[in-house]
Amino acid sequence: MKRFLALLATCATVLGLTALAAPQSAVAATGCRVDYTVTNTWQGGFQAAVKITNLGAPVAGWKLEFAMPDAGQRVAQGWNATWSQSGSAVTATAPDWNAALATGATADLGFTGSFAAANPAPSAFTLNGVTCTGSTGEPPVVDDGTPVGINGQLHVCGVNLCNQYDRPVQLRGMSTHGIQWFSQCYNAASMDALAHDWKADLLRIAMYVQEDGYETDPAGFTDRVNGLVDMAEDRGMYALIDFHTLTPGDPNYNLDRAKTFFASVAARNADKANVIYEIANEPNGVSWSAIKSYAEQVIPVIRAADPDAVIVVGTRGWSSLGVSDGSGESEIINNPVNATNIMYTFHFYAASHKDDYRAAVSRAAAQLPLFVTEFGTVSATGGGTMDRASTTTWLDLLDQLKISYANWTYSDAPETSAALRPGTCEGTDYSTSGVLTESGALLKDRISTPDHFPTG
Ligand code: IDC
Repeated sequence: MKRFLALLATCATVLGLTALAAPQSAVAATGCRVDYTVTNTWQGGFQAAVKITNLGAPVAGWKLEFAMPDAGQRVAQGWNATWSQSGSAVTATAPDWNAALATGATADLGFTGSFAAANPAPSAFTLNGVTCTGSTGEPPVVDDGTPVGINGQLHVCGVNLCNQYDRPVQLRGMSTHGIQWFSQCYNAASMDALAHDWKADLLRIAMYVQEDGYETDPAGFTDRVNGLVDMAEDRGMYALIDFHTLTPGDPNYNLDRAKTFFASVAARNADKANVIYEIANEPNGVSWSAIKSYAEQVIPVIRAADPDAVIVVGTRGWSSLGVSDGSGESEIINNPVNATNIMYTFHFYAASHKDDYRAAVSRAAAQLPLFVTEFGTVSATGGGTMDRASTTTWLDLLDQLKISYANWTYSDAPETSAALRPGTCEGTDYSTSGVLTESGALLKDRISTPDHFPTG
């Protein structure tokens, strides 16, 4: 997430008082601090938390003023202060019941607002008329031409994934294989190839929970995931943290593990713009209401640490929107997860899942934000013959609908779904065409075409 931290927005003087003859050594104890955090965004709107800390002498009353970046950014409704706005100038006046601030005391206020284009942090915070001169936040993500550099912090807008310009984007990338088995495939050379040759936007990090995965070494797997998040970030790619539940199919079996894991990775990665959370790979043999209940317990854990990240929720029937269980998208539409800034998972294997699944996706995409966090060009076993025609039809559909995707797998597993030939990860060459399988060649062709991310 991109968090705007008004770090030690130190007032030139004590709140509301002119500079006293304080000796230099006491300066650190004077002034104020403002923490400004965007806690949620949606299409054209956002919610912000503003925390004032009085680092100076006690005051009997306070008034916070700041400037919106432009007059198109409006406070709609505020709390814990009396809010007003004139042009771009915003004023929040202390309520009677919280007017006094002792030294070290804080006031927590906030507001919902609307914005026209981008949504940068306000500036020029003053308290009781005194300009606070500190920085108002984390520097914006630098546009270095990479997917993360261009798009910055993502959010869900309507049924789309949107970038920092509030424009829909499609991310195209690859999934790791199980990192408990294929960690040798994820190194500087392979990540360079993925970012620079494949021009992938996205790395999905498949952390199995069972099958010798997370449950055997929570701290170790958490570290490995974080290491891969950093490798993706260093190359300007998004990182999709996949809590790869599969067997057992009821994600509630892993609820406590999920809470522990996501509390940790969300806190550690909260200030990164490149992280997306996928809370359950493929629920199966379980009802939608049980999945929804799981989601509504895990999402708040992530939000508490990383309020503005996109979260993707698995769906019934191996993330088939229920279709593989004889159900469909309407059970979600009629009973959606009670949370904002979320998307729903759809998975397919092109040789197994065809027109009826495509029809469901076409219908669902009009009403639900979808993310294809995993798909294969082969059968649902991960093996068998690649189905080029079905894969092409699928990818054309996803392109048309701007649905993001990650392909299973960027690995040299001895199975036809793998993009790299067996043995590739024992060497250092990930770039020449000789290392690619038939599936890998097709995916590299598709993923490496220009993204044309919208910036205005
Ligand atoms: C498969 C791997 C295979 C591994 C197996 C173990 O390809 O090497 O032995 O998992 O569980 C999924 C799952 C994904 C599967 C994949 C192919 O998310 O874990 O990987 N698949 O079967 N859903 C549909 C297909």
